[in-house]
Amino acid sequence: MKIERLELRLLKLPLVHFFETSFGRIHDKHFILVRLDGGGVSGFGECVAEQDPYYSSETNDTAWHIIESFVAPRVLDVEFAHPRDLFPALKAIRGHNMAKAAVEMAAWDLFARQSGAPLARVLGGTRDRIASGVSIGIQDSLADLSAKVAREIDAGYRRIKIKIKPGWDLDAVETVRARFAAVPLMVDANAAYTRDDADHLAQLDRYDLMMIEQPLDYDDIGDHATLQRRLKTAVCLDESIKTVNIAREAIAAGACRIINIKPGRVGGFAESIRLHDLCTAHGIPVWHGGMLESGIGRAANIHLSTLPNFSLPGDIAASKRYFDPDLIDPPIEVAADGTIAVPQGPGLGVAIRQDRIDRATLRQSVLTSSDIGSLKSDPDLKAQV
Ligand code: OSB
Ligand code: MG
Repeated sequence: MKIERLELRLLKLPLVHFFETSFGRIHDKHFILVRLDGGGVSGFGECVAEQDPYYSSETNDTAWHIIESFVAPRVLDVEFAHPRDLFPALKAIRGHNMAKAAVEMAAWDLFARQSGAPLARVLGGTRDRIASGVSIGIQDSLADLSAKVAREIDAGYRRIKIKIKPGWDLDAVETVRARFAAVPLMVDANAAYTRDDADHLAQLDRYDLMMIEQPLDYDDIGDHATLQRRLKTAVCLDESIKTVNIAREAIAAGACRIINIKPGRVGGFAESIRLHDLCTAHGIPVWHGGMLESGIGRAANIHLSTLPNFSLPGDIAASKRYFDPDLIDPPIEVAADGTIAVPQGPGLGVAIRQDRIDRATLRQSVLTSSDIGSLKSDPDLKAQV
């Protein structure tokens, strides 16, 4: 497989509803879409970096810079036997997993389309439907929260996740549990608490939660281990799991009993598969996280979720909760039983609406091997490749 052309676009799509986490509220989704061309076929990858460095240290601007100046010269016009070889080829670049992943995942799509196979099959997936859960942001009132949860349960979703932060936690969980005694329920704090909050967080133990996601800081394995020993409720790590090695250390330390996999956070599909397999070997169940992706990134997440250890419902919901219209047509839909069908066409298997991409584009850049020829002959870069 050879990548002949790399296109970057910065897109802006309005969200159907604002989304609020412990680090703030957003009304629009700004993200980079990568398109790779090779052998007369295109592959797409959605970058999960955001405008602000609040979920992670990356932003759209850092990802753009890293892809243009450092990733593109290492992948354009290079013969790769398999897309799993891309991530190792980017080893000289420290961090910037979201930038790397956007290109790496597009390469998997390109490879799968060239092979005429659904991405799920190329990734080693084993199911044709995945279980869907929803992530419900912080609301203006408990009544709004209760109404939203009711609507999602009616729509069939298999588990409800609510975002929490100091001041929006015990009452929010109490409100949902009082009305829905049996619903599979979990919370996500997005790193909003500290080790001093352990006694407070332990009060969540009485609500029979499936897990509490990322209660403490984004690089804090040690304190998560201490907290997990104090809680009956399982801790799930999201932000903290930036590499497979960190996951190994977190598991060994007892810092979590569950792991959320987002390919953007760990550098793409190949690293996600390694993380998935590590968790399988240690008896740690995984589920697929979400980053408010458009239908393109959402489809990628669905394909990865077909691997066997994705045994808990993920944050992969219907397009219409996020964008109307989505960048794909038909959009991703959730059946009444709370499952999503895995697209069966080649690659991502969804029909991308180029007209909608064009309308959402704020900025664009195209790189070919001739454009980066000068970069490749740069002695500084040569020394690193
Ligand atoms: O922590 O899982 C998270 C969205 C943006 C950034 C971080 C997170 C989220 C979500 C939304 O929870 C999941 C989704 O519905 O895509
Ligand atoms: Mg999370």
